[in-house]
Amino acid sequence: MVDVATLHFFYHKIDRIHSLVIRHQTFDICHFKSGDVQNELDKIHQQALEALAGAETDREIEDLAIRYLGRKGILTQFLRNISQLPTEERPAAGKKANAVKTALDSAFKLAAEKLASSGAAADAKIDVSLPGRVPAQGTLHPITQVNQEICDIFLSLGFDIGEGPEVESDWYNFEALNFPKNHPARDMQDTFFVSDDVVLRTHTSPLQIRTMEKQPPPVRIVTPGKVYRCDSDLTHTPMFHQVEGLLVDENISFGDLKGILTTFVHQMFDEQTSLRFRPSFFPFTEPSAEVDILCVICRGEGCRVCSHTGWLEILGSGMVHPALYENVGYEADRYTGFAFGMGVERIAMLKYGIDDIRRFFENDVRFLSQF
Ligand code: 2NM
Repeated sequence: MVDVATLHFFYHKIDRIHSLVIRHQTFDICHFKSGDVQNELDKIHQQALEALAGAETDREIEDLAIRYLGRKGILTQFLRNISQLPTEERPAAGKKANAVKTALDSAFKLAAEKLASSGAAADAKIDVSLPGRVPAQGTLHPITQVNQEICDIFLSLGFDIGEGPEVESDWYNFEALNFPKNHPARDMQDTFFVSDDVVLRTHTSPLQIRTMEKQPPPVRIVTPGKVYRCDSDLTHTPMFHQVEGLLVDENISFGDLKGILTTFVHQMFDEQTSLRFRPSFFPFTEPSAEVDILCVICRGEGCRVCSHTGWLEILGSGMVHPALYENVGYEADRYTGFAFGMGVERIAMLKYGIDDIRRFFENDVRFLSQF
């Protein structure tokens, strides 16, 4: 006795062998009994149509067409071997075989057209079990983020935002800001000249002159924007971003400057950040001071980043030079004020510990997506 499982196993094997034989069979006409041919052709026709009904893809339809109508296909073989039939049966057999061939040919074509127009060809290639693709979400550039953070702090302190041209006259970029004719900043080495008298702005201060020309005190503005200097190394690029600020009113003192800039540093970095005001010089302010914060890397111990001073310079500032008030038509003995300026790239590098400014301009998504 053979058990059911073994029987199934053999049925399965026989099925596979059978299908292999069919795939390789050459149609041998000699096996037909006389008079059998019409029946046998009908059977082939019927089998082909049944197989076609189960075909779901272009590929399956094409395989069937090859199997029945191809150069080594069943019907082609039949027609080639027709001479082996008794003479009297040949005309009818030939006619029937050709009719089946034509019928199958149009059935295959029709099925292919139907598949294409139903869109099932495309559907069949979609695996609905695959996980979906999550669309990549962009972020603001770190320089844009830091720029907005700086401006937001000054907006919260009552400043307005000012913006203006990146191509400036010598007057607004230098002369009105009290830069003497022989000042090194005017040099070809630092300034991009458009012509003798026109430059790419080297700072955003020209905008503060323009604002004071248009508007009487009190003035409270910050001016974010691109500026240009002929300079390029690990910490300098020919274009960078600045935020400058100006506050002018009656009775403004150096104490106001210290208060506003201390508040800014504490909000931008950390409430505990130590800072110092170190005497400096700028043509447009007197007195002038640079603001340092305790080195974020070594906490004042001294390291490579702070050149072993324990401090990092983050911005320049000072009381507006009276010569500027004369240039914009303000009463120089009635108003006082302070101004300051900082590089956005520099602030971002210190805040995030980035040691090469060029990272901001390479647009490597692996870098940018960390912010
Ligand atoms: C700085 C440092 C000190 C500054 C001065 C002015 C203006 F036009 F109002 F006088 N704007 N910004 C200034 C002062 C900028 O940057 C390091």
